[in-house]
Amino acid sequence: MLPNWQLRARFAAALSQMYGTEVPAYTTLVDVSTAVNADHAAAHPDAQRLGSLDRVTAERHGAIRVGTPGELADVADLFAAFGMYPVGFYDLRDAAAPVPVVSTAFRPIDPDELERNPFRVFTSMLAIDDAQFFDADLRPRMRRFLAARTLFDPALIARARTIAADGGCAADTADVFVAQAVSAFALSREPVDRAWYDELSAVSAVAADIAGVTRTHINHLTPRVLDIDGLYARMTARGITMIDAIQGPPRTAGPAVLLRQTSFRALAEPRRFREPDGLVTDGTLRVRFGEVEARGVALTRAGRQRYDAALIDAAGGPISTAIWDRHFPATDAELAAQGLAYYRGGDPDAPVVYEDFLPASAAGIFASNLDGDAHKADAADPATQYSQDWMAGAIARDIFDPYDLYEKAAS
Ligand code: OOG
Ligand code: NI
Repeated sequence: MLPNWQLRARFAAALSQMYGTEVPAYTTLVDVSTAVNADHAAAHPDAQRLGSLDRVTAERHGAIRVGTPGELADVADLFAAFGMYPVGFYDLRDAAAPVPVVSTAFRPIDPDELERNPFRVFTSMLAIDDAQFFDADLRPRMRRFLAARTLFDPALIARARTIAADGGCAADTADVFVAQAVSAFALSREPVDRAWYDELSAVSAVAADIAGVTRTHINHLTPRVLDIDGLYARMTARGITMIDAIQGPPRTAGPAVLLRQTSFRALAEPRRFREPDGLVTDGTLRVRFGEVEARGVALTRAGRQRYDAALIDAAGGPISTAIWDRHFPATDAELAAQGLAYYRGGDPDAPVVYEDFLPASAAGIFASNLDGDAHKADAADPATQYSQDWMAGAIARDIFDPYDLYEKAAS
């Protein structure tokens, strides 16, 4: 019997293998990340306080996007077989650069499970019913298009439910299950309906990516590094143009906090199109990107309020070190003493690592890899039904509160 976590490790590794063949720049990013981590750990004896070199080197997060509550429910069932559960609710419609999606992250929730393999997937659902983004003519047509597609073979989801209930599966059936799960996220070779895709693109690039095609795909797969500034410099030296800024907290002399991320646009990928006259042609789409991240200590609610205040001070730009220093003390001891960050047993040498995402950074990552997204109009009915409770109902599961999980990890 293989337990869920071993299936999760195999799933993450197999996705990584597939994504490397689909997006060659990802392989470069993984190689550079591995080198940065080894060099950083060798030069900094305390580097592994935020995670063992083994964990960090294997660590990835993925991102996927789906169109309907039913598709999201299937994702939840599939990921439960890998011991990954929904944590947090992110409403990216409210971001400075609004994106018409609501999201959660599927991840392991117990510290032991995170240590075994921390694979997580940021999962977004298109907010079709939100009249701020989509008009009354387009909404029903998007719904019809999505109702006609099947992202996940019902037999795969049934198998996933059994594996989740059993806590794992027999070793000789694991490979087939993992391979089928991975192939559900491969870039589709089915022709894209040119007119439909273009119509949606004119409204929102994210809507076209989600509802303009008949399949979903892994949108990016992100390695973790111990020194993101070093990574940025080495990638730039290799001729890869990164986005202008690292999203999240600035580089400081003090403790690493929350999450810092940066990304680069992937190249256009070959795709087939069905033209309005019915002919199938070869073309390209440029929808995926590369991303890398560094993780620090998890903030308490009080610490997070300080972070959100720093973001407001930064007025949509990067948070400067000067702004940061106005809001945060410079040592783990002070963060612990002021109740701003989580430490196991209150010991400032034992940070609890941030395992989640940041809505402003996520929206920034979405936006910086597009040529511009949806314009948000005033609408009489902004479809406020997309809340955490709504999402929990849609997938018939509790959505875990990240603070509860950090509280437990710290105790
Ligand atoms: C998800 C973007 C968010 C992150 O790391 O913040 C994200 C997407 O592009 O689908 O992955
Ligand atoms: Ni990401």
